[in-house]
Parts: sequence; structure tokens; C-alpha cells
Amino acid sequence: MQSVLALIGLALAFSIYSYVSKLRHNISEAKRTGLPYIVAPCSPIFLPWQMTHKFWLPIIRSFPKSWWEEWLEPLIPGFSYRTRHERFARHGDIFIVVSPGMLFVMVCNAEAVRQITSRREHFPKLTETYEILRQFGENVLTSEGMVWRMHRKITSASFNEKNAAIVFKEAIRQAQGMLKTWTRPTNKRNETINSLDRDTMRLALNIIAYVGFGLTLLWPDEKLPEGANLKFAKYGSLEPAAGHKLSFVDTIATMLEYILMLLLVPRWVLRLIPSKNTQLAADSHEDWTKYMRELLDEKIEEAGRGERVEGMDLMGQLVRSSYGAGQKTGEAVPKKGTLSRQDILGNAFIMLVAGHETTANAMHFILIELATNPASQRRLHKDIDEILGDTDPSTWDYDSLISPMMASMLGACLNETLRSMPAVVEIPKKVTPDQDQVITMDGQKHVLPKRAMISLVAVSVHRNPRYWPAQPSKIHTGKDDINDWVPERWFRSSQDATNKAPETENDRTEVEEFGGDGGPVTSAQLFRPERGSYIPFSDGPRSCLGRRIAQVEIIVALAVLFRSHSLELAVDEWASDEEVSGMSREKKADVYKMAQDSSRAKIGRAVSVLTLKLNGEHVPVRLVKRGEERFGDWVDE
Ligand code: HEM
Ligand SMILES: *[C@@H]1O[C@H](CO)[C@@H](O)[C@H](O)[C@H]1NC(C)=O
Ligand SMILES: *[C@@H]1O[C@H](CO)[C@@H](O)[C@H](O)[C@H]1NC(C)=O
Ligand SMILES: CC(=O)N[C@H]1CO[C@H](CO)[C@@H](O)[C@@H]1O
Repeated sequence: MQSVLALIGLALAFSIYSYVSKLRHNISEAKRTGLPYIVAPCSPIFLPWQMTHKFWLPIIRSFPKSWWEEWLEPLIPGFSYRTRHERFARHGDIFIVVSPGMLFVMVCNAEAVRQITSRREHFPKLTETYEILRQFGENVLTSEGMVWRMHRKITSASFNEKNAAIVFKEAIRQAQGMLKTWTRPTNKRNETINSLDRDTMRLALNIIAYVGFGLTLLWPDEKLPEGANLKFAKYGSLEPAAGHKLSFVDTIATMLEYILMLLLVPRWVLRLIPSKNTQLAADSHEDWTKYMRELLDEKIEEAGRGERVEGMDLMGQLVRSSYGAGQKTGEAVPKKGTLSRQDILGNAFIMLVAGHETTANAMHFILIELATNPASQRRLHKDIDEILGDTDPSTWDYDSLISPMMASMLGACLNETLRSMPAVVEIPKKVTPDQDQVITMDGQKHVLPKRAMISLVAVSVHRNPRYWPAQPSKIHTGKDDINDWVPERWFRSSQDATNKAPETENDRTEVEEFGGDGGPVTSAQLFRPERGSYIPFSDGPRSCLGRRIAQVEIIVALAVLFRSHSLELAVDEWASDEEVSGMSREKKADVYKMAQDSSRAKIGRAVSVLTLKLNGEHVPVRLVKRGEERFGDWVDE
């Protein structure tokens, strides 16, 4: 008995010794960097902590504040969106969270961001955080090194201006589909829309299915447009195809809805749990795998026959670059040194994950913010009228319109939403495992020790007053507007901004070499954030491949909606339609103010689950024809 106790005591003493000595070692490593640091009992990404923190928080907080005040906040999941720029204002543009397990470097400095994103080999992606996304196959998002180079080279070929123009057309069609479901004659007029989140998800899904697979998906009641590829009609159908439990659309939508469950829990475990949700999740996964195999086989056959579908069709392009025509006519054979079958499936899946929720959430937030900020919406209307007049969307021409649209309120609303609510709130990187790396900040050199983890905190660098000139807030008296949604800031001339660092020739060629460039628009009157201070799509060779596509589809959808309509916050919670129509302007403004406050509070409570989104809440809105607004045409004048 005594010897068991002695053994336990020894083991305990040893773990304390080991814990303390690891911590001391890492503290001395942190000192070596010359950067500010805080010491914490574990790292912010320590999984057991992340999973159990809710249990510990009240216990920790019951101790004197001075014991935990310094380190606790950055350890609580959701820290960066919740605290904006506060912690960096306190510790500095970069600070390190030191724990026995690792150095975790939080970065909110444009100069450092530029170096870390451009030196890909020195600061590789922290691919471990994406491990769960690899189970459908190796792909461009989750790989590193030579494998990544090959994937990036082959996938980026599709992301060009020609395809952006094709997506422009499809986005018009899809946005019109969404508008129709909102204005159907069967809908009661002046009806509150409670489904913005679902509808923007559907919009993004329909567009990404087109981008990824060349498929034309429909809105309820819609018919296939002329010239659509009938062979693929089974995927566009709202009924399950033969041998499937779900329709293709439902398969994807369901799978994406349960994505975390599917990625974390093995399928056979899901099958054992007798709940509707787990069974549905497992079904969607099974159906997805089947649909994808069938689609891939069809595309390989097509490639063998030398055919191709019209449209963007990323998967078809991957197949064509990986399979050549065989000896027999119509036979497709794999090419050496290209993507395998599994690789193609992996990339197809990752394009959906990377391009669906990100775009949908951006669109969702833009719509809510426009309804919450009627003055900005009026300016948007004005810009749309100037650029597009009352031309029919089907006549809109990508080449002549995309630049003026991007440089108008359409682009400003998008840019501002991705500034304040970036889909990816923190971009994970690390220092090479075998060598320390030096970065320069404000003329000082800092050694970042090998194996340190890095987080480029997008949401905080987007609110760093050093890079974002602010004006007095119109919403919160006595504060500046850096935390407000103000698309107009994109029209403040860059001359006002200090520290303007021109991008170097080097940066340019790197982006072009790897594809995914944002296009040529520049204009002297626009605010241009310093490079590295605005990273919703990350930057450098590993920046977002779909950036141009995402920008195009979002501003086109906005143009289609707002050329003819206004979006207002619904005020049902505070007053009925009858009450509103009997109100004085002052009373109406008060009611709207309550809806605005409520909407802003919900946005403030957004959480990041894979991407940043509303936390199970929704903001009800009303779509009205322009000229029939109850509030939108005068509130906040
Ligand atoms: C508003 C919409 C979008 C946002 C905010 C966004 C943001 C990002 C960010 C921040 C990254 C870097 C992630 C990291 O380094 O860890 C990224 C990578 C990527 N994105 Fe997007 N994205 C959007 C839309 C899209 C779309 C529509 C597609 C595809 C059609 C796409 C495809 C990709 C791919 C393939 C990568 C990986 C690139 C690589 O690692 O080489 N994204 N995106
Ligand atoms: C928004 O950002 C894009 C680049 O990402 C730029 O081309 C466009 O001009 C910006 N729009 C405005 C109004 O600043
Ligand atoms: C909808 O609201 C507008 C603006 O208040 C009003 O003019 C119109 O009559 C309403 N339509 C119906 C059907 O209630
Ligand atoms: C950056 C760094 O030095 N991190 C180290 C902190 O301590 C642990 C445990 O000793 C090491 O594994 C890390 O490499």
C-alpha cells in the first residue's frame, strides 16, 4: 500500500517537475523573441481545455482576479471576435501565449502578416487544424509542400477571368431565383422573411455546385433554363436519383449541415445511435460518396470522348487534366504525376466546404447590415442606379461592369462586411520545425523559435487603429467608428491613412504565379488598406483560390436584389403593421431603433464554428419594392 502511494507521489512530483521545466524552457524561448508574452497554464488550442473550458471557467473566476486576469481571456474559444482589438491594444501588435506545450504567437501587425504569408516555406500552414477535412481525399486546402504545389497548380487553372464571367451570369440567374421565392404571388405581401440564413445558404450552394461541377440547380418552382445539360438533370432534380435516399441538393445541404458531426464521429458510431439526426447525417454521407463516384465516372467518360460541359465545372477540368485519351476511342486513362481519383474527390469536397459557407455567411451578414443601416442602403441604391440604370440583369456584361461595380457601394459593402465579420477569423500558421525564423517589425528583428504556432488574427488586424483611420461613431456617442459597419469608409481617400506601404513587385508576381488573383481594379479615390492589414482571403501563395469568384457572385447577387427592392428590418416584435401605419415619424424611428439595436446585438454575439456565423439566432427582415418602404427611405437621415 505504502509503496503504491510512494509511486503515485513520485509520478506526481515528476509530472510537476516536467510541467514546470517545460514551462521554464518555453518562457526562456519567449524571452528570446523580444516580444511581449503572457504565461498561461495551457495553450488556446489544447483540445481537452477547449472541450471542458465551460466547466473550469466559473472555478477559475472564483479565485482573485489578479491570478487569471492576464491570461484567461485569450484562452477562451471565440476570443478574437469577442474582444476585437482590445488585447492587442493592451499587449502590443504581437504577443505570445506561453504554455508548457507550446508558444502561440498572436499576430495583429500588417508588416508581420506580409512576411508570414509571403514566406510560405518558412511559415507553413498549420495543416493539423484542417486534419478532419482530409478524410475525403488529399486536397489543395489541407496539404503542404510538394503535394500542395501540385494540387494548387492543377486546381488554380480553373480560377481565371473567363470563368469569373461565367459565374457572373449564373449568379444573376440564381439571385433572380432567390428573389422570386421571396416575391412569389403565393406569399402574402409584406411578409416577414425569417429564413435569410437558409436562403443565402441555398444561393451559395447553387452557385458552388455550378462552379464545382457545372451543375444547374433550381429553386423551388423553377424550370431548367434552355440549353442546360440534360444529362446531369438527375443532380438538379429535387427528387432522389435512382439508388439514393436523398436528392443531390439535399445530400450536400444535409452533409454540410452535419459536417462537424460527420468529421468527428465515425460513421459506424453514428449508425448505432438511434436518433433521426445521426441517421440523416450518415445517410447524407453515404449518398454524397455515391453521387460523387457516379459524377466522377461520368466526367471521366466525357473526358475520354473529348467532350466537356459548358460552364465552370472545376471537377471536369481536374478530370481532363488528369486523364488522357486512351488507345481505343472514348477510353480515358490516368496521366502520371497528376491527381488520382481520390485526389479529385478530395478537391471536389474541399471546394464545397471552402466556398459554400464562407460565401453564404458573407451574403447573410451583408443583407442584415444593409437592413440595419438604411442610410448605407440608400447610397447603395444610388450607385446601382448610376451603374446599371433599369437595364435587365440578363443583359449585364461582365467585362464592362465588373470594375465599376467593385469600385462602388456594392464592393464597399462586401469589403466592409469581410472586414468586420471575416469568415475565417484567425488564419493558422506555424514556424518551420527545424529552424528559427526572423521577422522584422518597425525596424526591429525578432526571432520566432522553431515549432511555434502562429495565428494571424484577421478580425483584430481589421480593427487595428494603426491601419484603419476612424471617425466619430454615429451609433455609439463618444466612441470612434472602427467597430461599426461603415461601408463608406472605403471611399475615404488613402492619403489620410498613415504608414502606407506600397506592395512590392515581388508580392505581385507571387500571387499571379499561384493563381487566384483579385483582378486589376485600382482607383485613387478609394481607401486602400495597407497590405497585410486586410486579410479576409489570407494573402500570398496560400491565399484563397476562390476570392474572385466569391466577390463576383456576391456583388452580382446584391445588384439583382437591390436594383428593384429594399430590405428592412422587421419590427413585428415591437409593433404590428397596423400600429406602425398609425405612427408618427418619431415613433416609427423609435421602433426601428429597437430593431437596429437587436440586430446589432445578434451580430455581436456571432460565433466561429468552422466559419463566423450567427449563433443560432436570426434577424427577421422584410423585402419591399423600392418606393414602398416604411422606414428604409428616411430612417437615419
Ligand atoms: C467570401 C468568401 C470566402 C472567404 C472569406 C474565403 C476565405 C479564405 C481564406 C481565409 C483562406 C485561407 C485559409 C488558410 O490559410 O487557412 C481560403 C483558402 C481557400 N479558399 Fe476561400 N474563401 C471564400 C470563398 C471561396 C470560394 C468560393 C472558393 C472556391 C470556389 C474558395 C476556395 C478556397 C481554396 C481552394 C483555398 C485553399 C487555398 C490553398 O490552401 O492553397 N474560397 N479562403
Ligand atoms: C473592395 O476590394 C476589392 C479588392 O478586394 C477592390 O478591388 C475594390 O475596389 C474594393 N471596393 C471598394 C469600394 O473599395
Ligand atoms: C405593403 O406595404 C406598403 C408600404 O407600407 C403599402 O403601401 C402596401 O399597401 C402594403 N401592401 C399590402 C398588400 O398590405
Ligand atoms: C516554441 C517552443 O519552443 N515550444 C516548445 C515548448 O515546450 C514544448 C515541450 O517541451 C516543446 O515541445 C515545444 O517545442
